[in-house]
Amino acid sequence: PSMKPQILLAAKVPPFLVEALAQRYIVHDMLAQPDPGFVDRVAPQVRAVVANGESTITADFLARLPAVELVSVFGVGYDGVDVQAARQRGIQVTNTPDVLTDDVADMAMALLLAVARKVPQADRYVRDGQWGRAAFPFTRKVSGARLGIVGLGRIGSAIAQRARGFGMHIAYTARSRKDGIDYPYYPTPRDLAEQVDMLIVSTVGGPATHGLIDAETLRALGPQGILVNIARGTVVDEDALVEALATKAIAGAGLDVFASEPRVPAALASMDNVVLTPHMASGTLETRTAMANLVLDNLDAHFAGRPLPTPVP
Ligand code: 8YV
Repeated sequence: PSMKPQILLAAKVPPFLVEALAQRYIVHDMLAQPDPGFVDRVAPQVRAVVANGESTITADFLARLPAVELVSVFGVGYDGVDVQAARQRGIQVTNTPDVLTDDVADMAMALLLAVARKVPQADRYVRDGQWGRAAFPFTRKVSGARLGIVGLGRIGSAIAQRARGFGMHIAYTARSRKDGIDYPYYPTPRDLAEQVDMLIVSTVGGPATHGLIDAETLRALGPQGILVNIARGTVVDEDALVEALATKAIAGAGLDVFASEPRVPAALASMDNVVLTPHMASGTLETRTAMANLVLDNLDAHFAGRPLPTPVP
């Protein structure tokens, strides 16, 4: 019998990670198995699960895996993992922080600029041969505008750093005021939204932030306001957002994440004042490679009995 530990692949991850995993482990690819009995059949041997930021790893699911010791998440967000249930079963959880911070912050700025400066619309205008026939509409200035950041963690701070380069006036909201940070703090997203032109959501997902950006917050952002979300779709009340965009209660939105991916509300796809991307903020080759390496490093450390490089707190 092989001495390779057995792992359950519970999410779609890049082919280079699948290949690297297969060299070290016996990989049971759950998504490649239509048979609903598959998981329970391999469960007695499964010692680790590889998931991603979008995976749902419930207490019930973990209960079906009696031999599991580690859940390694390919992503920084682990809101889909029941960490408390894992802890109760002595299962460790790891994620991939830091390596994706720059890319996600870059993408937040890209979406903000794309919406405010109408980059996709301008591209379509040129391709459609409109140039020289009809004037392209004026766009909105980003440099010097007032930016609100919802969640000033690793990614929110990296967004602030970039926004400073654009001469933006930065303010933030978070569960509590951060020590040693000079940006104005507002206790709620709604208070923050009242003070800014543009709002970027960069907070954790899960029950604590579910629907945090609600109809009132969007109304407070106002008819010139732009919303960008690179966090989790669940943080924004999606129905309220569709309504706010449709009624011009806000000016536009740039969205990389949605409430139930890969489903995107048809209403959003039909609007011209939104820019939609397929949850790709961490999706550079460089960063996905670094994330894959961190997943492997955590698994390798675990099976070698070494301390885990990036356990979740
Ligand atoms: C996804 C993410 O994990 O890091 C996160 O929390 O949401 C992303 O990086 C990535 O799309 C992998 O599925």
